Amino acid sequence: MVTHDSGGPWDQLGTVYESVTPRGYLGWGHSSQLGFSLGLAMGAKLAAPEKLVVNFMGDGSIGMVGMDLETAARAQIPILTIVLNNGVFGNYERYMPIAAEKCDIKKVTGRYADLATSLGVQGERVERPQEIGAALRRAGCTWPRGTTKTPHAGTA
Ligand SMILES: Cc1ncc(C[n+]2csc(CCOP(=O)(O)OP(=O)(O)O)c2C)c(N)n1
Ligand SMILES: [Mg+2]
Repeated sequence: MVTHDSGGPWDQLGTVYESVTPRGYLGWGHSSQLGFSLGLAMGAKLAAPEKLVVNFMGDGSIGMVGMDLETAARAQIPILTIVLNNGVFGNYERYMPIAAEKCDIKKVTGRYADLATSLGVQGERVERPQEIGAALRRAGCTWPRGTTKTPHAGTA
């Protein structure tokens, strides 16, 4: 079961993700609070423990709720969280031009795989697109060989 967060991940997955099984995609309507997908994924996993539950988040999103990874560890809720770490609040400076110019609010930094490890869950940092497939397999994803599309450069 796949879900995504607000921000860029929503724009990117919501337009291209193709659900191939009934209830394989968990959307959350016209709502946009950053960080929501983490708790949503945990709830989905509790409701459907037999499924692999995956949530895609931006680095801005995990900045909002990342400490809740500790909840997943403590309550033993095994989900797969994928952080699309582009180092920014994507496309957001236009809403706060003065803060962007004076305080550089667009940028976000952090090593979220290390954060995950420190909170008791397994974390892995992927830096090159060609490493994504193997990392997903290590995280428990399976798919028939030859059915994946080439990932775009720029996501990690
Ligand atoms: C709690 C909350 N605060 C602020 C916003 C406004 N907002 C919408 S998208 C966004 C930037 C998202 O950045 P990121 O999660 O890194 O995703 P990206 O667009 O970079 O892929 C912000 C700040 C929001 N939707 N929710
Ligand atoms: Mg970002």
